[in-house]
Amino acid sequence: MNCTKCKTKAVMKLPRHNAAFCKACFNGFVHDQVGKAIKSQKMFSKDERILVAVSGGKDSLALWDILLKLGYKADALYVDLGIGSYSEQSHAKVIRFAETVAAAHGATLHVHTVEQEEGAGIRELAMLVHRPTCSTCGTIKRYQFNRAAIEHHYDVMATGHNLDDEAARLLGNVLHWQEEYLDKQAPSLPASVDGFAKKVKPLYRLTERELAAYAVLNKIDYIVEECPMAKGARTLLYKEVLNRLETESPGTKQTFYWGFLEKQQRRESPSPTMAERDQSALRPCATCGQPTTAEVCSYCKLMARAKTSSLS
Ligand code: Q46
Ligand code: ZN
Repeated sequence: MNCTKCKTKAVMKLPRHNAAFCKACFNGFVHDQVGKAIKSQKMFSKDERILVAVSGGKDSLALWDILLKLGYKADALYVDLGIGSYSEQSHAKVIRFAETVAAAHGATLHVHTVEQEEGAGIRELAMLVHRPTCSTCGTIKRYQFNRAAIEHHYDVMATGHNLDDEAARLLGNVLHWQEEYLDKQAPSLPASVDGFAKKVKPLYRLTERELAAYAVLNKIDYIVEECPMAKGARTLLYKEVLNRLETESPGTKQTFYWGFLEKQQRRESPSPTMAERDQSALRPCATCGQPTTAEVCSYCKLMARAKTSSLS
């Protein structure tokens, strides 16, 4: 099998593009896809400061790597969730990348440790507030990333969500007809004047498999295991189903998600998105000053409940 572009020996087959690539041409393909995503969704420019949310996994570290190699000003934030050896290992991977590749590009890593800031890890906090761990985790991560982006004056926050993540999320939203979530499923969500950072997903044109190959070919040392809390998550089932469809008919995931994006963009007079509706009712949280639609933001409410519950 030879590279579709330069005819040397190929290392990676891409059925959905009916192509195969050698290492150099594959890296070029990955960089091109990210470049296209940034341009078509007006994500950011070379002058803007980007904060990448890194977890130690392949997607977020590959994203940081790609942005730096494409010449963007990209720093990163790692939130240590305090999930035993999973957090210890993922933290170590992030530090390693930060001290080698990122440092060579003059980029900075910020670290927030949930246990240090709130006195307990994510699992204990979830137990204290009687909520599922992943929903507690979501509230905390969203809050930490937004606060860091605003406090350190970043123009935009980037996450490593890939085509598989977005297609699985779309499938879940469609299966349950969650229209408000469908509105919010764009690869680029604008900032609000009231303090929500702009959020973008530059990897939405690349699959999980392609990103794993990129990480391996470029010797990015990442944590292979999934977060132990992800076990049994619905998204994993949706991903499995989509992978089966993709094997039978390559290109299904991209047709599904990109098709959705095209339809979304073509809507002549779009109704206000949930993000826009949210923004219209935003005000500063009475406790921490971060934007919220209520008197007190969901993060502060969660922490207050955790404190009351640990005292009782
Ligand atoms: S990190 Fe957090 Fe995920 Fe782990 S606890 Fe759940 S939400 S599974 S992306
Ligand atoms: Zn608050």
